[in-house]
Amino acid sequence: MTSHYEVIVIGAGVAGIYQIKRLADLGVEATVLEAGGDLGGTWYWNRYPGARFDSESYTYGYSFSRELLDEWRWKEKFSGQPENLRYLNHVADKFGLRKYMQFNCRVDAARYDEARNLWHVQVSDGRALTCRFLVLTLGLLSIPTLPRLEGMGSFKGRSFHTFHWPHEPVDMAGKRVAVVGTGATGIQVIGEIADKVGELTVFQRRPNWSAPLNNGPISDADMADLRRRYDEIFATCARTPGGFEHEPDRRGFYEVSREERLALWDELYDGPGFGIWLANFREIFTDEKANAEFSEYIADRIRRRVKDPAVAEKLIPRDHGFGVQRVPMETNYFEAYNRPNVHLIDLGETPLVRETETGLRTTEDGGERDYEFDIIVYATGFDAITGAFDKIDIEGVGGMKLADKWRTTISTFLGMMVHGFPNLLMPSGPQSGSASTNYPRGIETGVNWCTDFLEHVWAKGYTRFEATEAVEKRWTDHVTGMYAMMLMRRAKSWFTGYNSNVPGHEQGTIRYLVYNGGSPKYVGIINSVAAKGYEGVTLGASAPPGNPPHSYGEVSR
Ligand code: NA7
Repeated sequence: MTSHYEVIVIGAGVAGIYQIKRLADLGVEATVLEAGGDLGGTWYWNRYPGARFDSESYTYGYSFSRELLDEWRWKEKFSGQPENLRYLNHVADKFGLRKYMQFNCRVDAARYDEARNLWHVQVSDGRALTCRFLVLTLGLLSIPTLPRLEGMGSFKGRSFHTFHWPHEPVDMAGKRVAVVGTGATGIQVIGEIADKVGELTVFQRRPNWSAPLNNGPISDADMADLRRRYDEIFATCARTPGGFEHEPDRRGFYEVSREERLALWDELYDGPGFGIWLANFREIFTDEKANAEFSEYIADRIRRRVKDPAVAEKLIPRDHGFGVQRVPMETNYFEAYNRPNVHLIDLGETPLVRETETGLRTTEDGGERDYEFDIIVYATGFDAITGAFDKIDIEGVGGMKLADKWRTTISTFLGMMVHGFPNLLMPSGPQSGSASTNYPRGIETGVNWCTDFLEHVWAKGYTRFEATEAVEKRWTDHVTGMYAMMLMRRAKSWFTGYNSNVPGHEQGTIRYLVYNGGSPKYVGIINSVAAKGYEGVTLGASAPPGNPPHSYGEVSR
């Protein structure tokens, strides 16, 4: 069995699939190591009811193949998990990518060997592999986190994090079900299962601003039209900050009348997807007064949809304005609370105390209260963006650990390279253009840039690259500076690196994880770095004799 590769890619999700496609096309000796039992990443793992795109399906799919665009038929405007996984499998099969992938291969450690200019990759099945170049496509939300709660594991019924939702159907009819967490995931689950379970109890610590997804089927005629317009659609995605079709309203918030603002908001509320967030006035993101006025508009919408005024008030966020955290898109979410079998527990008033053998315990009136369940669903989020990097023991030059380097401040060059970690690429890494945008659009950009870069390295005969400390600092300062303009910098959300369940990630320290400059600016910067011969990246041919040669151009598979 091969133990040395020119390139090892870690992760067979949306990014890893496209990365191996590009490498396979170049005839590079490469493999993808995937911890899961099959490909698909996010769409392989998250099988909870209601899991679906918040991106328009036809803007989420890959854009690299006209044939693929012409043959794949999206059935819904916002496609659900089973279909999304089928799509990714179709892509892998169509382009013959599966043969490059190794499943059930969790990478425990990756160590850069300076003397041999190689990466040593340790796989959980005991194998030790080597490669010249290591590409990390680990996913932004691939390390789920459970509450740090006393008694976790003591519940005798069924319980799972949404990320680990069982592959076989879960019978919830007539069951007493708890959902803990009301982020994008909890909001999708709750809207979907409220009318399918016996009793549903929602444990909400902080409400989230949420607005209708307005999903619907795509007819044959719609699909034919989308196919005709694909070039135009992707061109629009490329010029919008978020990589979506939704373009910000460029009129000044204060230049139009209140009536005009309301007219736009009514239209957006009834429109599809993230329009309400991203096709809004730009001041929503930066100006407290504008944000407060719009937040009050959404609060009224919630009041109109939730019959019990006391429940409605509990569902309205008080600690942050609309859109400063990732906006969950919902279907029947607020109406769920009008059902007699759905109960809302406000953990702000009565915090969780522990998991018990029969359910969950909260405080109540100076004492405690037990809730009994058949199933507990934890929709409690992820050790976002850096979690999957921290999970692998990644060691660079001089024994430096990536997890240590990033412990207090994240620093990268373009979100794709790290000083001290030569020959390592992250097409959708922290501080890259992917995290805060329509993910596949950002991924294609990142994978293309990294692959073009590797082609450059191979063409020039280099075997080693490393971003300089100076450019890394400049990029990180730029990323940090972008936060300063945004109201989101004060939010407790995974965009600012907050997670109460991960020691050190509790509120208090902003972690500058995402690039807020928007896709066009990001693409402009990375393209200009490439145009200047990868300025800021030290390139060298440092492999001592005897090393395995790189196999660019020699297809040995
Ligand atoms: P999120 O958005 O991080 O939401 C997690 C939710 O779980 C949120 O409501 C949290 O409340 C809640 N939570 C987390 N820990 C606890 C504990 N210990 N007790 C009670 N409640 C808790 O994760 P999602 O999976 O919903 O969404 C992640 C992304 O996936 C999403 O943005 C999309 O891009 C796809 P909190 O707000 O912290 O008070």
